Amino acid sequence: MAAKTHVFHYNATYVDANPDGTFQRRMIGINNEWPVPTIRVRKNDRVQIHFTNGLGDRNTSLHFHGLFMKGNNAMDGPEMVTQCPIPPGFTFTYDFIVADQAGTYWYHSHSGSQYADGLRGLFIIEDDLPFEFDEEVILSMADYYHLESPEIMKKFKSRYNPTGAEPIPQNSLLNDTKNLTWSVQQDTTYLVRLVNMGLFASQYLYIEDHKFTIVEIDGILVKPVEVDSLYIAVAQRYSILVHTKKANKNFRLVNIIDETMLDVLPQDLQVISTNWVQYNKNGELPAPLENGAGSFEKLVESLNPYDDFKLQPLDKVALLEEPDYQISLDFTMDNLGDGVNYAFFNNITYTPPKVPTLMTVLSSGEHASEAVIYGSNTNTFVLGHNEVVEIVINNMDPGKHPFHLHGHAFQVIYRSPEGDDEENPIVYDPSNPKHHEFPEYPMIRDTIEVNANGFIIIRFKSDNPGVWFFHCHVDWHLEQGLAITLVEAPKEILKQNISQNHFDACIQGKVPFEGNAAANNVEWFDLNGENRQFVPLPEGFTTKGYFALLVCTIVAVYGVFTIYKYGIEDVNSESNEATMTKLYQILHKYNALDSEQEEAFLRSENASQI
Ligand code: CU1
Ligand code: CU1
Ligand code: CU1
Ligand code: CU1
Repeated sequence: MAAKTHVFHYNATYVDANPDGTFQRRMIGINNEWPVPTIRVRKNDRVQIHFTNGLGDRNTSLHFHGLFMKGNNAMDGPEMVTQCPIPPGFTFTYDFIVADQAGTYWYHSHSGSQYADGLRGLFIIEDDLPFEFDEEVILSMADYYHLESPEIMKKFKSRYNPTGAEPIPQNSLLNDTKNLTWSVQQDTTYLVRLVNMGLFASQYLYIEDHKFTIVEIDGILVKPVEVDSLYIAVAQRYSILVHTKKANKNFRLVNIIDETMLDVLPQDLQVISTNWVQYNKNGELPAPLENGAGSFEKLVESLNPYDDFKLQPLDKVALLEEPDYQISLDFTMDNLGDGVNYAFFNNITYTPPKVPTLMTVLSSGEHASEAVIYGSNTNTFVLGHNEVVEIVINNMDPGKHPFHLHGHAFQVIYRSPEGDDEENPIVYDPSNPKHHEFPEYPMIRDTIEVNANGFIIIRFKSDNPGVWFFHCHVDWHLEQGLAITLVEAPKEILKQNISQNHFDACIQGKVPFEGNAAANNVEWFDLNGENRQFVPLPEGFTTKGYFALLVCTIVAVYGVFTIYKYGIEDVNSESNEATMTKLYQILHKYNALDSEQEEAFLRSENASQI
């Protein structure tokens, strides 16, 4: 079949929607429709999306999750990594060929946590498949928030949320609705494409009294395995074959939010969502499952989802040889001087550069291989060409996290079990021979969940020159800085083209597109003025703290003295009032620094000295 060119004119616009039937809100749709369209192409087709930001009040971008964009890094989409944000009113053209990839992918905004507002859809690449089926069906799941993401962010990344408790979704959706009914024919084989398009929560999924067969994960065909339930982290995809029964009744199709990921559990949150596989339109639908206390534990205990680590690609790819380059990342969460909780890899919380990193590469010429020009806060690693790269993540956090690499699918060669607690995580120990026991044919995918207080090792070949983001796909954690940047084979990236349209987006949005991370294109090693993370919270009391303590003590002593004085003589109320007013003025002055002044102070070097 000859390759086709698919041309889309997409205008991102706000659309009112009420997908869970309990709350009307503004979603980001395309061409005034939400949910957004599923893009369906065939392998080797060309895709051209003329994408207009019709939102008026926010920047946007599109990322094509899982697509390699070989030789075309500029089309990957994450803002400040491969492109400038698309400003309101601007039309940015994504133009690429879908080469050598097929399966279930998705596209989403890559501007902060914006896809929480609905700008996410499926991207399906068709190909001849090595198995038979009668019909294809999509089931997308997602956690769902009632507030818009900028509103959520204000509360989330705030000194009033010092523990970094993640926003709790109000609901979960299946195909962007609640209580879905999927009508099926008897004795029919369905290819079901499953995607978790959520922001945060992994989900379990099963069909009552049905088994099914996993045939694809994240665009990689796998040796078929029959299972009766799945566990899908955000951004992961599965294709399954479901063969329907010769039945005449209806069954529950259940998706369950992994409530162990939630810091608090609101009483009205339905973590267990009942939908139906309907064989008989006139038949009864089994009652929805209960959501009361203990119901999650009981239900999940009865499920036994297949461990994705054990899956094998259908085209067996042998374990990549010993790495040429290893990146070891210790992941922690902590507060910085602004009181906000951040996420860190090796004590660095990703802070976007002033110039999109790809544009730094392209304007740097001879300096492209020097990691330092990419800034001290972007956690950039420069990779050679065609090397075996290994990434080790030691998760020192008591939560599970789905890590995603742009531009590659990687081999998952080790996943430790969950560690006991934060004090005692299971970390990679190079001298432990057990930590070198790898599968002969490891599972390959583009998003993998690391266990709580455990570690993971992945390997890939640096055969796709480009600037690739690697981050936790819980977008709340990405917003907290849980990301690194890989500059893969920079000398090869210099051979790639970038359209004028790219620079125009930068110009319209007033974002520099030349120079190092500090936008300096004269002194390439001078990073003065780059974006940096806040300084750490000082140990013990700050000067401000000591002062507040002192003033409080004076006020308290004065208060006691006043009571004493009141007891023994007449009150001279005029002089008392004057003194109290003075004390309150001092307190007020030190407590009510305006937030901008305070922020500037906290980001400054001076703050570390107090
Ligand atoms: Cu991606
Ligand atoms: Cu993604
Ligand atoms: Cu995370
Ligand atoms: Cu990403």
